Amino acid sequence: MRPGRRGSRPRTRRRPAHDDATPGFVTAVDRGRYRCLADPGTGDERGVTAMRARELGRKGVVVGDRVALVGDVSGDADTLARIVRVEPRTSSLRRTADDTDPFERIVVANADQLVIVTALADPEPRPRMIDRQLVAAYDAGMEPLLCLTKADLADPEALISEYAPLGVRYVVTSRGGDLDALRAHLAGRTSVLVGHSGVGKSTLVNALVPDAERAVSHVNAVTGRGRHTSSSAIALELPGGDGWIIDTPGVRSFGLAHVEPENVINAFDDLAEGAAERCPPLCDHLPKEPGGLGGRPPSEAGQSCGLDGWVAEGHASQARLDSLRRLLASREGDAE
Ligand SMILES: Nc1nc2c(ncn2[C@@H]2O[C@H](COP(=O)(O)OP(=O)(O)O)[C@@H](O)[C@H]2O)c(=O)[nH]1
Ligand SMILES: [Mg+2]
Ligand SMILES: [Zn+2]
Repeated sequence: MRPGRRGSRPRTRRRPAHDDATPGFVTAVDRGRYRCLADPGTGDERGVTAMRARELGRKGVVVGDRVALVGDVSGDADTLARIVRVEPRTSSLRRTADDTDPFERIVVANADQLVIVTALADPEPRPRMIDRQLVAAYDAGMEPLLCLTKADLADPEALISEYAPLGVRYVVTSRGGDLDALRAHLAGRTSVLVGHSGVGKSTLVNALVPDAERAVSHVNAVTGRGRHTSSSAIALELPGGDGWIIDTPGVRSFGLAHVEPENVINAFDDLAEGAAERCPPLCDHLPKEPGGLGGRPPSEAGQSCGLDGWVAEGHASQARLDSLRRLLASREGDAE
């Protein structure tokens, strides 16, 4: 079991050190300085800049982390608190390794929704990219939401029907249109926005969080580290405290190197049930016919995936199985 997986919260009888520490929520990370919201949800919340306490050791602190703060937690100018503890995570999302960073690293913790922003045109949608983002969401324990932008330029129906078999939730936005449907999906949740350049992410963020630009420049000012690092993430509170959106500028895609197929298939109850009943251990769930999708021969033990039979008996649709296999296969190869 990996740390951070839902339900893996370690039981401990030991009372944590710093019992009287102040709870904080990490909203931005910039070269060793952590921007936190202290006492979130109490009515007394304030922005506090913190550094890591030595006792944290090598433990990473990322945007979305729930932490314990000690020292000067007033949030007054030129004060610095210390992060002494990182609470167990309910989800963790990794970015892919790329030329700026050779390691797949966790960039966001505790988010519960991944908003996959895709333009319907200009730039053209890239279904393979969408598939990979879906896999990242399922693996991270997050619910995906497709946000199809620029509906004033192209009809969303083809793309919507492509994802219909998976039951992925979606919203459609357009220039001059309202964002009510999107707001309804974001309410009360912590959502990560992802999408490549030009799809309209900044346009959405600025419409959803009217002072987003000010918030970002404020982070730069208080951490005193110049421009916010473009590869990082930043959490912005929705108006009225109705949830958080986490923007991920510079993150092109999320890492799939450690994805477990079980985490993906478990997002689909009907297929997960079939896999549990019919598949050999460690089945990759790809089709048995060489030349089929994935082109895999039967597994070495000679047993093949039981999901074809499961579908043939009418327990799940062929379109849904095909879509699941497309997702599983999207893990192979390059990010783009
Ligand atoms: N036609 C149209 N253009 C849009 C829409 N949303 C954003 N844009 C434009 O698309 C371009 C890229 O938007 P931006 O928000 O900067 O995308 P980002 O790179 O994902 O942050 C800008 O010129 C926006 O004005 C939309 O719904 N319809
Ligand atoms: Mg942008
Ligand atoms: Zn199988």
